[in-house]
Amino acid sequence: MSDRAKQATGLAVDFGGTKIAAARLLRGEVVSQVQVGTEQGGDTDTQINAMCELLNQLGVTETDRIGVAVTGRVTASGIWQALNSTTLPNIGAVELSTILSRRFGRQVTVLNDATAGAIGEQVAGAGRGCNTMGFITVSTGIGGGFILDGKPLMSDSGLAGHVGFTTSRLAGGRCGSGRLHTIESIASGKAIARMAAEKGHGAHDAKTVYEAHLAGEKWASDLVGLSASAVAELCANLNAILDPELIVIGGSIGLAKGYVDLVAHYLRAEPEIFRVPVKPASLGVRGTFIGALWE
Ligand code: BMX
Repeated sequence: MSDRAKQATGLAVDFGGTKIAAARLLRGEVVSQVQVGTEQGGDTDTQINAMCELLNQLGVTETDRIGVAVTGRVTASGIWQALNSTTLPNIGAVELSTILSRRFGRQVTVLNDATAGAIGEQVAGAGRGCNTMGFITVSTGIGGGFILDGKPLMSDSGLAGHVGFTTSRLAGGRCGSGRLHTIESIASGKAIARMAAEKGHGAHDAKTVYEAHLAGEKWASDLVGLSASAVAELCANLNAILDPELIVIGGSIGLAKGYVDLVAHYLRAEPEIFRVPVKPASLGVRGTFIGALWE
């Protein structure tokens, strides 16, 4: 494991649209981990209390470093906002870094979950050795994080990296971000579940749609294929913009059996110059934890 990853010691939280996980890390390895489902409609107090409850379950010492990765944008001053308001409808502008730092009596690092995942995969995962790489999480939403010339891409407003809100030639309708025809509205776990319901398979969530796909059910394979095709289009777009060495794909859907192979399959339909190597993330949530404790 790289020296940078070995610095990842402390308590980390991965607050995603479907679940919240927290772990104690020691030199980049998970020593203990707890998790709970995300109450998507919860207000600021509910969400912050959920994070703190998990951290307290792990036990917070006087000297523990704490890093928190969240779905949503995080400004340079640590203000948290859900960009897709259908995922977290009550997270408008939360001074998350200030609140958590006060709560724990120390500076708590807060950053976007996909940015944290990109950092983790670059220092200790599938992106090791890469100077310029992309990370796409296909999960509740579609998240993006980038390492450019060895440094994570972060902007003052926290918007940089939000590839889920770029558009896809395959998409239609309006996204929870307010934009039309976004990749998140056609390729994410929430989109897959929504489209399954629209096809009369309302009892499914993204996980069971994927299982139906693996079991050979055509309606499910059509939805998974649409998602992978849209993500392949995104990878080709990113190649034209950043020309990364690699794009690492993570997330509950991204890491599902055969998904990255499907993305690679659809990428082969692009002209050679726009194809980019894609690999599954190798660390899963540990990569996000390492990124949350990155310094
Ligand atoms: C959305 C956006 C991103 C996030 C991505 C994946 C919200 C609430 N989140 O595009 O910040 O990185 O989803 O999030 O607007 P996850 O919930 O799937 O981990």
